[in-house]
Amino acid sequence: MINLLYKYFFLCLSMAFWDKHVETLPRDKLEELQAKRLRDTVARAKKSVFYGPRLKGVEPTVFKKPADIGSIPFTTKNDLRANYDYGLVCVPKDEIIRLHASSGTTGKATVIFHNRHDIDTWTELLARCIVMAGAGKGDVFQNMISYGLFTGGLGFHYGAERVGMLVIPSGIGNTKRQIQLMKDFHTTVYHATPSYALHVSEEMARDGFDPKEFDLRIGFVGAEPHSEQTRKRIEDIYDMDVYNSYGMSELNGPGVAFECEEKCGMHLWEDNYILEVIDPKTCEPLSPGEEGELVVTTINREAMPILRYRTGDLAKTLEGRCACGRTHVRISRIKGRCDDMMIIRGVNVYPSQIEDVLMSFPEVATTYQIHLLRDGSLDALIVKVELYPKMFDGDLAKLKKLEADIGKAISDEVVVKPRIEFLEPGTLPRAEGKAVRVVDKRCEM
Ligand code: DLL
Repeated sequence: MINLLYKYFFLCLSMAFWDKHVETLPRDKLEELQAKRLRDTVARAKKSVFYGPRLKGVEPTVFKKPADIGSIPFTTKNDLRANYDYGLVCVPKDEIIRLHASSGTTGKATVIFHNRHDIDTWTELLARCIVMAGAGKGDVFQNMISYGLFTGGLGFHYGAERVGMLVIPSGIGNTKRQIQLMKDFHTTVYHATPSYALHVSEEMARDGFDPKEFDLRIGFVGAEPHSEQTRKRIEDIYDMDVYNSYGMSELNGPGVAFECEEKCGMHLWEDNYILEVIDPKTCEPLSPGEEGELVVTTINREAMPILRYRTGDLAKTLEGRCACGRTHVRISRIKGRCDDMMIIRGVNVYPSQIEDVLMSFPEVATTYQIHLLRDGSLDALIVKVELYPKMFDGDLAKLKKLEADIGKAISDEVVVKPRIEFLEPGTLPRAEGKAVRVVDKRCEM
């Protein structure tokens, strides 16, 4: 009976809205709001050291509709680095209440500042995302992602508290303790990178737990590229629904775009962002539905607005209205970053294409790595794959067949023939933050 009530309670939560009025705003009203916020943002941005000279002579009143944004120059990561530390800030310093930084490992960090308004609107965006995926008050939420300069921890934390979930701020790592917390406090919803979600399931299995025994019903995964097959894998392992979450620190962090219960693309919150998709080579705008680089403008941020930011992420917009009733544009799964693209023997290959193939083989465990080497004058693609222990039972013919099947499926997908190496589970290094999927040693050889 209690179980039935529990299910009924969550059924009532599903298809819920956090801010129905804004989430379902008719397109013309949404665009009106975007244009007004764009004008306000341009006026505000002019106060910063960086945008002041750039926007000299640009009158905010010229922006009658969101599409007029094309006359503003792009902003790049290099602009953010060159204007480290406060170069893009346009409020008095004593109004700033938070600093975050991007998780990139090369070059100077890019720092982002927020005032109270910014933290509050970001929190509201996360609240929308959480409720949109069917979670809310009554849920126990375990936030298994880095807190600190990285935006994933605090971003979700504030949103989850706003909707009234019981939040366990467990952060990343200490996997045994994560499992214990999950068990003792009956966690129903968690947040993790997809690679950490898989890692936790391996640790559960090692400790003799079946991931399905837990009370988990929803997982939010994001912060790194992952394929549809990986989502299915996590859903099957835990027997829960998994939703994709996209964002980047320059645009706040998580809460930029998120899947609804239809799991059919991620809604990008257009009352807070203006989205463009461009050809990364020519910088020309692409038509709806064409895949290209996402360019995003923040239109509801006060301390540090960013105009036409080149995210470096590749995706496309999805056509048509979503069955959930939300009017905000949907974007596809992120294919990768423009700079993730590997050119192997002249062929363009994204790691996500290889991951999609690997995860469709049930024998393949949760971790893989792509190595690129030089073989004479040619590139060599080596895919190191962990298999489940049951595959190492001495049946070599079975392994040979699997090797051939995976090799063929990968070369059908990406045209390049890979060499496959099988490994026992736990052999490849595990990253606590974002997983390292590609090791390119071609320049060292
Ligand atoms: O990863 C923010 C975040 C935290 C998003 C938690 C979702 C969940 P950064 O560290 O600045 O911020 O990294 C941003 O990560 O430009 C993408 O290349 C990649 N990325 C983020 N989410 C996804 C996703 C956070 N769902 C960079 N799918 C972005 C694919 C993603 N890539």
